[in-house]
Amino acid sequence: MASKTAIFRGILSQKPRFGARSMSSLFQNIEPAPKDPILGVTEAFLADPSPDKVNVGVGAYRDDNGKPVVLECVRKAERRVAGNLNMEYLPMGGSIKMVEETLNLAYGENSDFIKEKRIAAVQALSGTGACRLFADFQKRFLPDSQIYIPVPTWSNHHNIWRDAHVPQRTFHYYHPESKGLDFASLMDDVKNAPNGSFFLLHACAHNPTGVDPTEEQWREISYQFKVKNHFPFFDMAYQGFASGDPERDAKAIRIFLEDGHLIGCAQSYAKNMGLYGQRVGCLSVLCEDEKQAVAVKSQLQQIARPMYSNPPIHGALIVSIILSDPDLKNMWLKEVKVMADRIIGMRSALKENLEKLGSPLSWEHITNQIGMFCYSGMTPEQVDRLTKEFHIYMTRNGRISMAGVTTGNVGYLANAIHEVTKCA
Ligand code: KET
Repeated sequence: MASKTAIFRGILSQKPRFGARSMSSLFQNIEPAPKDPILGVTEAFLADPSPDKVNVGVGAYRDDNGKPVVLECVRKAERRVAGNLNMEYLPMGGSIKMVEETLNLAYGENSDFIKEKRIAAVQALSGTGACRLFADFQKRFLPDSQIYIPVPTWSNHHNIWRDAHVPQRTFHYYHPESKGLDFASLMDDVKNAPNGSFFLLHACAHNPTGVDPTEEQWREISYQFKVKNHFPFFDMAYQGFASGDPERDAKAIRIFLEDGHLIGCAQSYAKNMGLYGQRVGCLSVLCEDEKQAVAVKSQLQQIARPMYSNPPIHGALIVSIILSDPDLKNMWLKEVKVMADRIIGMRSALKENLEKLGSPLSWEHITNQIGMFCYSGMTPEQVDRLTKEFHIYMTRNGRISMAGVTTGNVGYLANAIHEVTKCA
C-alpha cells in the first residue's frame, strides 16, 4: 500500500484536468478596461511617491491639513450605534426611519406629499445606486423612454444609463466662453425634446461645472417642463455644499414641487455627512397618489432584490440617529456650513494667488462657481503637464476639486496652474 506521502505526491504531480491554455482562452480576448476618469486619478495619485503631490481629483472633502474628515455628529451617532446594533437584514427598501428623514430634506419637513404618502422611496447604495435603481426602473416600466443628460455632466451618469440600456440624449448646459450657463440653448433643447421626455438635472452644485441656474431660471425651466410634460430626475449629491444650507440647496426641487410636477430624486450622504464609503442614500419617486406610490416602491424593491437584496445597515443608522435628534441635527448643519465655507475660502485664495502671480487670464469663474468643483477651463494637455511636472492630480476635463485645496497647497497649485496656462 502506498504511504500517505506517496498518495499526496501523486495528487500534486497530476496535471489539472483543464490545461492552463484552455482556461486562458476563455478570457483571452478581454482587454483591460480603460481607467475611470475620476477614480483612476486617485489610483495614479496613490502610486506617485513624490512628497509634493496634490490630489484635487475626486470630490471628497479634506480639512485644511489635507486629511479626510469624520464629522463630529457622525462620531457621536456611532457611539450610540455601538453595542445597540444587531446585524439583521434591513427590509429590501432599507431603513424606513432613514428614508423618512431623508425625504424631509428633499421635499421639506411639512411636505404634503409626505403626509399624503405619495412618495415611493427606498434606501439606495448612495447616490450612484439611487441613479442606477431609477435607470433600471425606467428601462423596465417605461421601455421606450430616453434620458436627456446635460453637457457636461458627472462622467458616471453616462455609464449608469448605458448599463441600464436606456438611450441617452444630451442637452446644452455649460457655455465655455462665458464659463456660465448656456440658458438660451438649454431652454431650446427643453422645448425641442419630444413631449414627456426624461431629463437628468443636478439639483445643486452642478458637477463638474459648479454652475447652477438662478432661482428665476429654475422657475422658467420648471414652467417649460410643465408645458412639455417632461419628467425631471434630480441627482442631489451635494445638498448643503452649494450654499452651506441644505434647505436652500433644495430650492430647485421645491420650485418643481410647487409647480405640480411628478419628480424622481437621488440623494446621497457621501458628501454632506462625509459617509463616502458607507454607501448610504435614497431614491424617491413622487407619484400621483398613494396607490401608485405603493406599487412603484414594491417594484423598486424587486429591482434591488436580485442585485444586492437589501442595503447595508450601519450608515443608515448613523443618518437616522443624527437627523432624528435635534441636537445632532444642529451639529450636522453647522458642520456642513464649515465644509462649504472652507471651500468658498479656498476659491478666493486660489483666485488671489493666480492674480498675484500676474496671470494674464481671468479667474473670476473660480469664485463665481459653487459647490465642490471649479471647472477651470484648462485643457487636457495642460492638466497632463500639471501631473507630469508638478505631481498635481485632477480629471482631464480641467475640473479642480476645491475640497482638496488647502492653505498649505494653494500657493503651489496656483503657481503650477500659472506655469501651464500663461502661454495659452
Ligand atoms: N451624482 C453626482 C453628480 C456626483 O458627483 C457623484 C459623485 C455621485 C452622484 C455619486 O456619489 P455617491 O458616492 O455614489 O453618493 N461624485 C464624485 C465621486 C465619484 O465620481 O464617484 C466625483 O465626481 O468626484
